[in-house]
Amino acid sequence: MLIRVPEGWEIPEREATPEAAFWNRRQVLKAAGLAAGASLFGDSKPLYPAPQNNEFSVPSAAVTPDWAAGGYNNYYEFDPYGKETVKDLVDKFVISPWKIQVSGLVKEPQTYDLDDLLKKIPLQERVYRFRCVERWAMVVPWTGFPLASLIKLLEPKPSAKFIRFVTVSRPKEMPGMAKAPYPWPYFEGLRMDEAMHPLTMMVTGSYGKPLPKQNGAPVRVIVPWKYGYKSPKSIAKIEFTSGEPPTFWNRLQEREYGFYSNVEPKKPHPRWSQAYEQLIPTMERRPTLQYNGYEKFVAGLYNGKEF
Ligand SMILES: Nc1nc2c(c(=O)[nH]1)N[C@H]1C(S)=C(S)[C@@H](COP(=O)(O)O)O[C@H]1N2
Ligand SMILES: [Mo]
Repeated sequence: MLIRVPEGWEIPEREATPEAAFWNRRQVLKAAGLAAGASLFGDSKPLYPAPQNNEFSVPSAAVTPDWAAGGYNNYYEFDPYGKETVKDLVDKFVISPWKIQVSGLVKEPQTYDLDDLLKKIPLQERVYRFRCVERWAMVVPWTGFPLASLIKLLEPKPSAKFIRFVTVSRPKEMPGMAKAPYPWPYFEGLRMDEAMHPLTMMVTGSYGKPLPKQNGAPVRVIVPWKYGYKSPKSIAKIEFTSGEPPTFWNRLQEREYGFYSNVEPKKPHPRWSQAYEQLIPTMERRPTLQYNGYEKFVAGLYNGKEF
């Protein structure tokens, strides 16, 4: 092979590559008049698995097996009395197409299509600890996007101090709704700074795949430093409010379930200790951590009195 030392005026090899091959995917799509993420062939790029973001990783146990996270669920709309039963009761639940109605203190109240939103906001995967107030816990690779990205797109007014979430209400598809006299549909809320915190996610997938229905498909909230009931499933409505919105479990048992519900090992539930937790599926015990291990990220949001 003949090796020739290039003359100073010769362009580097990289820049001599034919343009189309040198351009990255985004530039090619842009030149073709398509949005990044779309395909030249009209179908869309697969959403899963999404790139992993390790920015918020904290020490935790091994990732919970997917069959355990998808087989032990609190989802009262399907079964108010069982957890292992939920996965077998979701078949009739229709999750596509999916609309989210946005109202309240926002620039333009309107209804969004979830697929359209997913074209505008890229997905990422994050491994989070998850802690139910009942003491069971797990570690799950969720796929989704920061709730803050969605809020910026929705443009709430400065007077919006809280965000309220309402779960879909489909008694014909959700057999648990008729089985317990609860104030359906499920409703939750966050203070705006909690909602805007980069840890707070809108989740559409887990374990590198679309979210199983029993875990809240097609879209749920995940707030990893709070007890699990602060992470509502199958979100149909988002409302921006000036005052603290009422929440489902607070409405049912005010004394046991506060608005903030930050994980706090030193504050026992009125009926049980919160000092330890149990990892599904083995139910192995480990100590509960303040803010579920996310103290360094979120302690600054609070004055220490919120629980
Ligand atoms: N709509 C709705 N969201 C919900 C619930 C529910 O019953 N309905 N249960 C909550 C509770 S108590 C917990 S612990 C988590 C459980 O989430 P997982 O089944 O994905 O583990 O969902 C929360 N979100
Ligand atoms: Mo829970």
